[in-house]
Amino acid sequence: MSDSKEYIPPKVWKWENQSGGKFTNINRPVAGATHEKELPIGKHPLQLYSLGTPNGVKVTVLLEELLALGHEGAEYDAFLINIGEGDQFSSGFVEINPNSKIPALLDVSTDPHTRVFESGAIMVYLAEKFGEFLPEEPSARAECMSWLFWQMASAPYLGGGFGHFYAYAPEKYEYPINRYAMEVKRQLDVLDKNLSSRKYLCGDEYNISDIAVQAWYGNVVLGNAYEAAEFLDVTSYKHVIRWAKEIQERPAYKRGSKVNRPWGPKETRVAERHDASDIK
Ligand SMILES: N[C@@H](CCC(=O)N[C@@H](CS)C(=O)NCC(=O)O)C(=O)O
Repeated sequence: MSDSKEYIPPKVWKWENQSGGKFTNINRPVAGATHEKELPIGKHPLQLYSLGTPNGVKVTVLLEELLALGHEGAEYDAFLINIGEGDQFSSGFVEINPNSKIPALLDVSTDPHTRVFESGAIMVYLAEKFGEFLPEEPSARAECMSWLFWQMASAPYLGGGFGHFYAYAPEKYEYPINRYAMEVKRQLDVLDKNLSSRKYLCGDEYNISDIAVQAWYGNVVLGNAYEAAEFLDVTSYKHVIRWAKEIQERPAYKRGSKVNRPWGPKETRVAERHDASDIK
């Protein structure tokens, strides 16, 4: 390790001397609302409060897949939660997600309304509600749940670990970048070995685990995350690339991955979705 400055932790950590890395201004060591504000409610059965990050896109891609199959009950309003502005700390948002992170879903077609937070839980809720993209047979279901939970448990090493230190930290530190690059490459190899003998993560059928893993690892091998494709030598994961390219071509994937994205070229921005025609 080449860093010369050694940090000597104080006896008790205090909320001060924040490092200035990206997202420093929204990080807090306490939970709960910072301000009173109700969430808007649209006209559809499902109300999504989100942002087009990998965790948000998992849900909008699944919703578009359900709509593509003709499930009218999957019609949704997708409201923008600008996490850079602290929207996730409004009283209305905290009511449906006490963890203050996107995505959060409110199903207003149930009485009482059903709130769901954590992208994996939202995917399972929707898959069960509509009987799609989650096998019913116990062994096949277990395999699907295994890959879904794998994604939920693994991605914090990719995003919070590798992505943070490689792309967002105020300086490049060798120790954490090495540690997380090692782990992310191991994870990519896990996927590559699995996909060397399977069309999709669980076999022949596309399911919610593919949608979840694509949002994170698919985007890494397609060169859409952290500008790290060369650093991670993603071309060596050829089975993951084959799988990711195929999913990328699905019409529902193309639609869902545009939702709640207030950035990028103006003609492709879909900050909010309240109608199918909002997605060009
Ligand atoms: N495990 C959660 C993670 C959600 C998450 O980390 N969301 C980020 C954006 S991708 C967020 O809302 N960050 C805002 C904050 O940390 O204040 C999930 O999968 O839903």
